Amino acid sequence: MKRLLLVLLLAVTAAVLAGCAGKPDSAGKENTGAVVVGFSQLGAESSWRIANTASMEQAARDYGYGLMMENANQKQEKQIDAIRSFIAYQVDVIVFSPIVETGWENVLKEAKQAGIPVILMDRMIETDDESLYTAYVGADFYAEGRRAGEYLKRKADETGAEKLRIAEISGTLDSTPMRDRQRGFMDVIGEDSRFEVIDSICGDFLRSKGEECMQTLLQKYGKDGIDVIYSHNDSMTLGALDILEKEGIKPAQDILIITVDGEKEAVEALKNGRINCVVQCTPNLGNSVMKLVKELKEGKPLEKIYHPDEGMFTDFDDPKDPNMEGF
Ligand code: GYE
Repeated sequence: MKRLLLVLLLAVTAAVLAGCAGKPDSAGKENTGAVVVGFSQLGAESSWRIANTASMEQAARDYGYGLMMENANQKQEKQIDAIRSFIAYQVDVIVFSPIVETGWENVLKEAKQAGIPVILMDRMIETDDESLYTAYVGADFYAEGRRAGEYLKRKADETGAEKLRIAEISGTLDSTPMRDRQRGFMDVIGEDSRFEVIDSICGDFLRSKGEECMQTLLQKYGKDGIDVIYSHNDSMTLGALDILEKEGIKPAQDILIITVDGEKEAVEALKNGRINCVVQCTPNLGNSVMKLVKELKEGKPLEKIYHPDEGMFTDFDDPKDPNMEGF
């Protein structure tokens, strides 16, 4: 009799446990035992961002994970709300791409208290408490900025230019790529008297704002007052090219154009002689993120920082090189 009771008890416990393990996936279906990742994407401002979102979705499918994704349309409050909803839902891991570096400590403390690991994807946060995130997967933006500076130095060496006036079109203020692409660039060219940064205006990583910035710069300095445009992403650069060409100015010839990302349209523009330098930044981070999620679930120790390998394409390279490809 006792034995029968024990068997019955075990069977009931197993049934209850199996029921608890089920979590709905992003389509709301019951997905017994599957890992659920809550992903707060910051927006859809550029081709880079759209490719990055697609990479996360594809990788989640490949790994068989449920992906609950919220797009914040460039609003930090919406990202905070999304993270809170992932905590309430008790997802297995939170992944997010912070629009700016500051203002995350409270919500990340809540995630920590709930025991949910957080992976930062693409952008960093500013904090003294590194325990607020488990790992960071994203580019080394400082190295990207340095590459842009090194290209410009080489160009000046080869052309013998004595004075180059640079206008910077920056990404979203206080975002990691904006801060570090600027810092890396300045660390390379800042001490060299051939270079002068005459202005830095914010184009928020948007093509439409890249156009506006270019208009403003031309009004302020005229076509002969600017020698170099250093733009923090391709979307803004492509907007600026449209304006330059409308004004009869030849980009890459009349004004040197340095850009970051490496989307197809920008790499084509480099091949067609409309851009001088494309510093690469890959949006394909999904696989690396999901690999970390898997390792986390297996209880393996994680590397804190993961940077993908990146380089640059310039007008010194052979445009027929098959490696010269955009995303
Ligand atoms: O360069 C830009 C996007 O954070 C690396 O954000 C990313 C940047 C990227 O909007 O195109």
